[in-house]
Amino acid sequence: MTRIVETILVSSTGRLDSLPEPTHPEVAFAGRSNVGKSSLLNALSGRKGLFKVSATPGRTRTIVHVEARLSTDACLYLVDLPGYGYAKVSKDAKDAWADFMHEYLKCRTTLHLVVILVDVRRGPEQEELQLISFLQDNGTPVLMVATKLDRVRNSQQKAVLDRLQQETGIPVMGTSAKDKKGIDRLMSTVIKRCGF
Ligand SMILES: Nc1nc2c(ncn2[C@@H]2O[C@H](COP(=O)(O)OP(=O)(O)O)[C@@H](O)[C@H]2O)c(=O)[nH]1
Ligand SMILES: [Mg+2]
Repeated sequence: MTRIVETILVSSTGRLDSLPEPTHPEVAFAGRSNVGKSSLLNALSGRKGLFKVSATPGRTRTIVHVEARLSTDACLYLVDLPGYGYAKVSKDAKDAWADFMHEYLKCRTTLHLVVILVDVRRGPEQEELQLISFLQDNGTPVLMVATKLDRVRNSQQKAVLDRLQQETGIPVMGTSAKDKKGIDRLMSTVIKRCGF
């Protein structure tokens, strides 16, 4: 199986005019804070501390580009988008976040896939549904990943994932960074979507 053999943190920026050159196909990961995005990206990369995991949500407003070199020698960018959904953030700050994200999603010609993470027990809310419809209007391929699958009993998992797929109308995959479940499958999908 193709896997990631090397990762390099290339950039972390809050400004669209200082994103790295679009030299590789890229896959961006979006999700509300605490959904398990950093944990999932670490599991995909096979590196524990590359993306910072925290029990208390941070408030960084940056787009992080990690270059991942595959065992086939091809390279792609894994992109960590800023988390959203803090209850305490003002409407202005939320709008600024949305504008920043939308501009990135519109301008990035090498973007091959956006993965929207939702907590498997929580499902999509307003922000996720809006993002899905924005991406569909924009013609950007989108995939939903239900995180923390270990929190749902084995016997229930398929039904929960099927329901999420019906609710959103987009493909859904389940993962657990804790049990490393669904990680290889997601990695294969990411690689395929990048055209490798
Ligand atoms: N049970 C369980 N907890 C997880 C999983 N992934 C992340 N977490 C926990 O969820 C919290 C937030 O994780 P983090 O990766 O920092 O989320 P982020 O804010 O979306 O980047 C941390 O306490 C993690 O340990 C998972 O697959 N299963
Ligand atoms: Mg994080």
